[in-house]
Amino acid sequence: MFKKILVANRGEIAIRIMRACRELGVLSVAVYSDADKNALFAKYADEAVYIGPSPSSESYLNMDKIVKAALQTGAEAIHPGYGFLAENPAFAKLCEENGIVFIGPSSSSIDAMGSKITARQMMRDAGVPIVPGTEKGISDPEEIADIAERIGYPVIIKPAAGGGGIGMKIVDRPEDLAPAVASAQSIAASAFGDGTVYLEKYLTEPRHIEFQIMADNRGRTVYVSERECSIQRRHQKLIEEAPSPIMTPELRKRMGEIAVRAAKAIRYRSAGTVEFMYSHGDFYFLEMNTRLQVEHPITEMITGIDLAKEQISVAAGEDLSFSQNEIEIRGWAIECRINAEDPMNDFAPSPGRLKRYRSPGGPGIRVDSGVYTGYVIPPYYDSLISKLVAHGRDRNEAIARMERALYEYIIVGVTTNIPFHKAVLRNERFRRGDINTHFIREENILDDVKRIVAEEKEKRESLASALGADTRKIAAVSAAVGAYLSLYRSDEDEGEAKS
Ligand code: MV4
Repeated sequence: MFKKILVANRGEIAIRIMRACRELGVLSVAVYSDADKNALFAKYADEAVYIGPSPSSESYLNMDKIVKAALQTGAEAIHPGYGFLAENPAFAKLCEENGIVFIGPSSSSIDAMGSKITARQMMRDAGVPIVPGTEKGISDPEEIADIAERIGYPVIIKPAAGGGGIGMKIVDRPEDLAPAVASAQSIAASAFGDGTVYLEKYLTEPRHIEFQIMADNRGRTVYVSERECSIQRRHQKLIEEAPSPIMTPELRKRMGEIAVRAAKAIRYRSAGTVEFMYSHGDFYFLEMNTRLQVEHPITEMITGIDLAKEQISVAAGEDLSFSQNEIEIRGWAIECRINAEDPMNDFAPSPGRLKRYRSPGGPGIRVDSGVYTGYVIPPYYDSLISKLVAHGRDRNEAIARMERALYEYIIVGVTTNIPFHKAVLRNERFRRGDINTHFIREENILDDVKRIVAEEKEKRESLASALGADTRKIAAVSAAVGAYLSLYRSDEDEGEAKS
């Protein structure tokens, strides 16, 4: 096992990885920017190295500074977390060249999944189902029209590089094809420096189901159940759950074994995720994420496997600590991403100081976070406040616990998306497990969010008037009647009862 690991990330995921280090008896090194001088993760680490100004391009994305910090502190390995340098093959290579273990797959595995066209080709050759379409870049207008005709409209044009839905174009009719291709090419060229695009059959209502996989250095590769991630907005996942409501043991085995085949085809090592689109009993490879994902905790909750520790021990050359048939699924887990953003204002970021903060607890609740009362959420990075995870014996119990936890959550000082989560959790279709990637729009969830925000404002104001707008009195009563405290999250409330 390593003696010391550098964590090349920030916020909750840096803490998640350092927690794994602590349990393994491994020392941790944090790297931090100007904006993160007071961040929890920099205090949690055994050592912290300052790496530069707040913009991530000058700190968390600066490969040389991070490698230098590792060499300086004697860290033998670097964990990249998610985002930043996690899926950058050049960074994995730079670590390799400096004799530092990159905790993740090889740079060639990362590279293989970087181009969507290459990934499709490799998956097709490995016998992994892919959506009907082209396995090479397209540019000849007549050829494109022929292919679209053959696979049938609607079709979708996607950039070979990049991801996150940028530059994708859905085409319903032949006459819209040529302009859509031209537009997708130009967007891809400016966004990713590569204008290559390809064509797929467009699936109208897919579910997003992804399989967690783990592989060690000896090629032992297992699937660790699946996650359903269909509740997302503009390609930003907001709620994930495990297992998937549509899963059966037979389908899990079939999809899981295909996920393992996908991983083996690129000689994968470490933790990874194979994403599928699922539609009416059929499923297709979408992409592979060569990192530990944001939503990994729900898999940990239902399997009892510590994916972060497993990832570190595999990187240290150890074998996987479990085999495929030892994995058992216990209960159900749901994750809500609690973000400092305003769901009433197009989910605009709402950075600022957490004047009051109290996270929920009790049976079946896990909160992964890097914040504390008084902490200032910086404007430079993502707006994640915490990952709220609820586990129960079944889906209904997990939902009930999540609703109870959302009710307990106290966050004053920034606007959060908690009302959004409340709206989804009480939705009938969600409760039936009848979801797809268009759920938020189809169910007009934002209208329900408006109602919830208005209701809470009314309750808050009636409480304030009953107590004579005396903030000290309100604080005292609120503390006694813990429930009401959760209603107290208006911006005007200074919170602290000055005594
Ligand atoms: C699709 C699709 C339907 N048909 N491809 C969105 C992100 C990008 N990586 C792939 N995406 C999609 N590709 C075909 N052939 C629908 C989506 C899609 C989606 C996929 C997964 C999760 C959420 C999504 C939301 C909108 C669209």
